[in-house]
Amino acid sequence: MNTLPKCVYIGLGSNLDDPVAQLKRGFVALDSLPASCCMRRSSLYRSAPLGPAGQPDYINAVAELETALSAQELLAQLQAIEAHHGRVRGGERWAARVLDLDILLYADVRMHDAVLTIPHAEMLAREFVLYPLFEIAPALEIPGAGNLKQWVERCPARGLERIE
Ligand code: ROI
Repeated sequence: MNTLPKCVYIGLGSNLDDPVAQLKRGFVALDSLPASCCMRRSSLYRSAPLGPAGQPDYINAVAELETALSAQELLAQLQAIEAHHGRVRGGERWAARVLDLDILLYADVRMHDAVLTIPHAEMLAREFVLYPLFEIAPALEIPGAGNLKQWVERCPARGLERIE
């Protein structure tokens, strides 16, 4: 546990079992994380699946939290929420999923080890992360990668649709 709360961004995604309801439940679960407070939520977005063809579209969003949890404690909490929502890990890579919760950014931390890469390794190439993040944090600086706005401007929307 850290003493001072940190600002973190979490990406939410689902394409199974009523994805809109899954994301809403995901937001509720984030609201009740220990030592944390959910500050902002993006709208929900419908996105074309990245990965194997033949999957349903995804619903994606981003949440901003203030948390006193360490990045490792936060990861453990997010994995517990995913498991509680029926996510089974260890299946086919990039397969359809009930609820995915990714740490995108953790304050100004840059780290890479066997379990965690922060900033999230692929976030700068994913419209379904960049656009919702930009909605709630338009002036954000990405540690080691400059301002978010330039990444959004370079990233095609690929049919991303804001739904609510
Ligand atoms: N594709 C979209 N559109 N949204 C996601 O959240 C998402 N998550 C994933 C993979 C399988 C890479 N594809 C995705 O993990």
